[in-house]
Amino acid sequence: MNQLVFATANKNKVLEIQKIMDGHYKFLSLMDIGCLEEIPETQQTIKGNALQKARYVYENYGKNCFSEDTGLIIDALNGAPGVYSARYGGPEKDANANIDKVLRELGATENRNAHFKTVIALILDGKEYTFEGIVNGTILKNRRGSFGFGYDPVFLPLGKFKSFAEMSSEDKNKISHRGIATDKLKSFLLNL
Ligand code: ITT
Repeated sequence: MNQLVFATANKNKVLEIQKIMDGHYKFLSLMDIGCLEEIPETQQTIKGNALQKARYVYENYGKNCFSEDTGLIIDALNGAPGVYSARYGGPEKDANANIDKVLRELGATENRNAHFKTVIALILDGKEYTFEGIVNGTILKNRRGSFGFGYDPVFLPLGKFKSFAEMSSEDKNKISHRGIATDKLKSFLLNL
């Protein structure tokens, strides 16, 4: 089976992507290749950060790899938290603190439109490819559900009645930013 390094420190992302890819590839984690340091994420865009993480692994470990970067973009907050989604509520990257800050900043604001955006950056033998996925929705006034991770309890996808945290991972993956971007990656890899 083909092997690819998934350049992420986030175990939830690995689990979600394994399910979507359906056993077609064997993914190696950063730990599997001995990459224990924190990979820099200092770019101003989601695509820039995804490319930066994949290039870091390719250049330092010489392995074919992909990374992904995701941001939650909230219209009434001028696009925040955006590229700062992981650390929005503080440096400890705590999901509860992140959600608390979003709810605090939005207050009673009526316009709660938002979208998640994922960019996957793939490097195969030095060639770079990117795949994007977006899901539109709104930010709820209170948390709902206990599945998923990150901002899932306050994200209601457009046209749905359940928050991401009220959906099974299968149902979330069918419509999510990461599901869409990963389907594009999957089609690309299977057509090589
Ligand atoms: P990496 O090692 O891949 O960088 P990370 O957890 O730092 O992992 P990101 O920078 O891409 O990941 O994540 C930005 C934030 O968005 C982070 O707080 C996540 O919890 C959150 N997030 C990412 N995907 C999400 C999803 O599907 N649902 C809810 N929140 C999500």
